[in-house]
Amino acid sequence: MPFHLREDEFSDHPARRGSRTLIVLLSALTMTLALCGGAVAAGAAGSSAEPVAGEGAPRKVTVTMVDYRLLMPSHLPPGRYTFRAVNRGIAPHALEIKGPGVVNKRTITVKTGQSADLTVTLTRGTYDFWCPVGNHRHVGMQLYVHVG
Ligand SMILES: [Cu+2]
Repeated sequence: MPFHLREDEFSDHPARRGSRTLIVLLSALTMTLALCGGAVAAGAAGSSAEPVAGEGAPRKVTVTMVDYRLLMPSHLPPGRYTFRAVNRGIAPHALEIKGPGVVNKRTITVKTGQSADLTVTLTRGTYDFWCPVGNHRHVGMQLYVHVG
């Protein structure tokens, strides 16, 4: 995917020659951003100027689980996170996450008043957060979290 985008940038570039300076500058900026994005998506390269996802202590974010909603931010910057899933409802709940680089990771089932942690590395993209207990996802315990 990143390589495909890079090829697009290179093949587009000659066509933009002869355009006004502003266009050329914007094109260069776009290419730079695309290359940075590719490095972050690749993850382990370690040569990018941007911090590599997964380094350092995870940021802690509380996910409050009620009957039947997940209460948490819907936008987050890329990085490593520990989500603390706290059950403030009556029913038992859990937190499951799926998205780029995260294949259905979930907490144990959490009883009222208790909590469980889930540590994952989020890269740019959209992540699906939901409660896998019973039909809770379909009655409202689902949230798309946009990372970027
Ligand atoms: Cu639930």
